[in-house]
Amino acid sequence: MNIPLALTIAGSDSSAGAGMQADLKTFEEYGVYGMVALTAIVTMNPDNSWAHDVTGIEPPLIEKQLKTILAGKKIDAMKTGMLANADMVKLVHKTITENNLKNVVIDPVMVCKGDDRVLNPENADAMRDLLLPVATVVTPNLFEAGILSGMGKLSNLEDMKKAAIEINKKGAANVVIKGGKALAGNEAADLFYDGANFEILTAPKITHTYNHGAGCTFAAAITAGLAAGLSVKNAVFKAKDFVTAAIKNGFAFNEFVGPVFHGAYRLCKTPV
Ligand code: PXL
Repeated sequence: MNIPLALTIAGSDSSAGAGMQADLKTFEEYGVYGMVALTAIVTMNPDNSWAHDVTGIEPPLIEKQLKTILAGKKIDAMKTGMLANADMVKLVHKTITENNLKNVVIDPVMVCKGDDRVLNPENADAMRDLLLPVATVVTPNLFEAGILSGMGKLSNLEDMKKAAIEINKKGAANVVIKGGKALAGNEAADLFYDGANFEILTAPKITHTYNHGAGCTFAAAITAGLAAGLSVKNAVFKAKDFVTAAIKNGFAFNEFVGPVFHGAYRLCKTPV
């Protein structure tokens, strides 16, 4: 049995819907052996409306994790998640280029929910300059795509198309802009651009708000699909079904947050 290997360089979401927890659970669902280099630990404060607190891991310790992981069988795909400062972005760039890593999915995490920036603006500049040029696929949400493209607030599909072209020009071979339910209308729409053609991925909007981790799960599913040998386009389309099922089966964890359920695509009879 040839078991594909995938690496995530990401933070820990202690509530386990997003971050490396989402990545590893998703990799497992795809039959992919998941590995993680941890970049940060995110905790949430139930006494302060679930405010997020990010504690970074020192880059030398991230480097030691990467050295361990890259000392084995060659990984088939990788993704990045939360990179808590520009030094981490530089380390990731160096690791990708020095090891000639392929199937690189960059999830340019700048926010956790909505438009609340949790990470430093200098991160965004470093991600744009260092990680877009090495990305097989970049998966910004609307807010992140607005920043990476330099266009600011994006409100509709036309804006998303323009942003995708800009982000592609900055070096990302393929761009997936996660519009999700943030766009007006009845559909959760995402945009795929491969440098030549656009595809719009839609699913009926799910009305509940238990979608914490959807963005990470979508990017992780693309990564797992690539690790398993799918083309970029097929990996993106399968990932959309996978994440739609996960959102549909999201649940209330407490009064503040409802994560997606990463096992839904396999376990729920009519997941999509
Ligand atoms: O959803 C973005 C995200 C990514 N990574 C980690 C997180 C979050 C949001 O909570 O905690 C570790």
